[in-house]
Amino acid sequence: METRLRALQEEALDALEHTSDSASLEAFRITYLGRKGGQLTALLHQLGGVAAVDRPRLGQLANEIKANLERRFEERKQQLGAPVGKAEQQQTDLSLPGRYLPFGSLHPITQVMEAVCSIFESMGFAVAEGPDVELDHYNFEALNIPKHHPARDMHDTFYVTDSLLLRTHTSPMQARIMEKQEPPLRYIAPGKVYRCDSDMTHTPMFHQVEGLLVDRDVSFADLKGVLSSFCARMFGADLALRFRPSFFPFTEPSVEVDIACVMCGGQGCRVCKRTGWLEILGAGMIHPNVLSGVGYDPDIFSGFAFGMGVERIAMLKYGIDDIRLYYENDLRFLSQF
Ligand code: 2U9
Repeated sequence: METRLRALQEEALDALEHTSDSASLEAFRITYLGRKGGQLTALLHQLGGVAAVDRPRLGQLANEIKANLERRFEERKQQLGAPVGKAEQQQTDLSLPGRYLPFGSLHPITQVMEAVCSIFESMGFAVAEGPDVELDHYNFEALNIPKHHPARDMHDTFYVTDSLLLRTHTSPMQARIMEKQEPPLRYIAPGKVYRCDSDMTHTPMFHQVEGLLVDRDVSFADLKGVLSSFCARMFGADLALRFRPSFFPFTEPSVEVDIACVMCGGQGCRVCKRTGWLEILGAGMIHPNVLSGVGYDPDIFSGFAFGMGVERIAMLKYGIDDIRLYYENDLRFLSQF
């Protein structure tokens, strides 16, 4: 046994000298040191069969040879600079965590805008989009807001030239549609609008969804029905609503629609300024001047129109008190929606 052990050591050391790369090193390891079928391992197993008196000495010799071969193997590995083992051969660290690919999502304003549009689409409204840079004529004149009308002050307009501006509402789109088409009409106009205003509840650019329906015999009851249905689907069926008289140059009569405060349920809190109500949209019967301005006979046709600020709806829906958060591009805020 001693002779066989020493011969194996000689043979193995010789074989190690002849290794030249990681593949031959690995072949050496499997042949001599491999736990299953390695030659040294096989000899070690045979130690059980030798005379008890020789076993301690031969066992010690076998362990020394094994330790020696393992050390020489490691030295040779360093010498060749070759990584050994399957994973090492591929130079892949299998313990590394996978690469994280974050999913994008729609901006909360886009999500709310799509929700608003889909409610009106389900009621038969078609979607129309128009230019952000608009003629003064469609933004104001066609909507019963002539030059020097006090309502122009409320719009804080960004002018491009005397007759060209950034639209202050999406109503011009509806005026353009009315000019081109005959009733019956049922359209919503979503999009960006611009006003020179900036604080916790106003940004110079925000989004509106406006809508209009024109036909024969359209009444204020139709307006109430459509907008009540919208509020129920947007904020919940049990929510209290109120239609409060208001004024817009392009509608007569005009209303503002309030919902019971989503924060306090109508009890009165900081958000609803202790009134228990939150204003969410404006509406009214289209002014006869607007109808005749686009060539409709107000004695034959009537219609209602409405408008809402999408940021405001989103603020109420999600309980957000500063509109500017939507536009700071902070992913910690945006990824919550
Ligand atoms: C045409 C005729 C009438 C659209 C309307 C409102 C009332 C309204 C505001 C809500 C909050 C704008 O974003 S906001 O500041 N809008 O209150 N808008 S009626 O009326 C029209 C539109 C087009 C041809």
